[in-house]
Amino acid sequence: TLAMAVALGLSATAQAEMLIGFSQIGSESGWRTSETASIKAEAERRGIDLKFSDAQQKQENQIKAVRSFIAQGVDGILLAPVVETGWDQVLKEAKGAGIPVVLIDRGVDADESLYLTKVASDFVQEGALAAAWLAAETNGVCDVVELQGTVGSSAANDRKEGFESVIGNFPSLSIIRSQSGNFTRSGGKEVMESFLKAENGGKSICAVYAHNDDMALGAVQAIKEAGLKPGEDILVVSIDAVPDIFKAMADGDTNATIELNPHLGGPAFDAIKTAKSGREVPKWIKANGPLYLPDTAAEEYKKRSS
Ligand code: GZL
Repeated sequence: TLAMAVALGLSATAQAEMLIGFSQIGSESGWRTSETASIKAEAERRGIDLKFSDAQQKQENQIKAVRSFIAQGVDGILLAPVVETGWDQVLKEAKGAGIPVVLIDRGVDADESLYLTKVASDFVQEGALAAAWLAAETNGVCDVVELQGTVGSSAANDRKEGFESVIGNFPSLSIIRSQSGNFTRSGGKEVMESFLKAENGGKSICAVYAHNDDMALGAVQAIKEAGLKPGEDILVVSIDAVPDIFKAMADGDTNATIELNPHLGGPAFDAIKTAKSGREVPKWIKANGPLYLPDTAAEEYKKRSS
């Protein structure tokens, strides 16, 4: 009956620990989908009622989602900002409604008073680590092609900045071509194909630095189709540490990956609860992962794909 349905509905809401809106970028990469799954599982575990929105990598869809969460009067909002700019207005609206916003995974170019905290790795550090590994591997002599992430994203901007800050110390280690593959396998493959054509079949390319593993895996395909050996003729270094990159490493196709923690839900939900109890929350909650090499790839793959 209607009365029972209402009672059930009320009891369900009453049971929810919190009502949280989550505006996710999309499902462009293996890492992104594992991050989404992890955050949803964490909400479930905590009894949080999570309203999920997939923006298909469009900022206007994210802004619409945040506005609908505000209209629903949620207790908090998780926002994974696809690009760095264009958030001031909607963040001001959330602040005006007294709803804390936690940035997840990527950052924004806005006053930090407009959000509660950012739960994200330090991408500059990731780029620097990738470059340090490559400099050591090649004794600082290498012509690199770069597969950038989504144009305008903090992940792409900062990974590029970090990588360049280190190779600036090596006069013979330079980026000869750089273009966005939008964090996707197909994007990485297409751009790598164009690099190989432009660089007489790839003979003059020493390494590819991909801002994520999915683009690196696309590049591996392109290198093989050009008749070269990825991991040997052209070194491959990337970021995310998704299961498939460990398989590629174990097969000798790639050389190094840097882990990006996808389990960002816990710290985000804790931050909202902390703020609601009137306690301080740091503006940036970060935990960078280590670099992995082929020697442990097979066992890492087994661990992560079981
Ligand atoms: C970085 C994250 C990036 C991943 C990609 O934290 O935003 O977006 O490296 C994903 O796999 O597409």
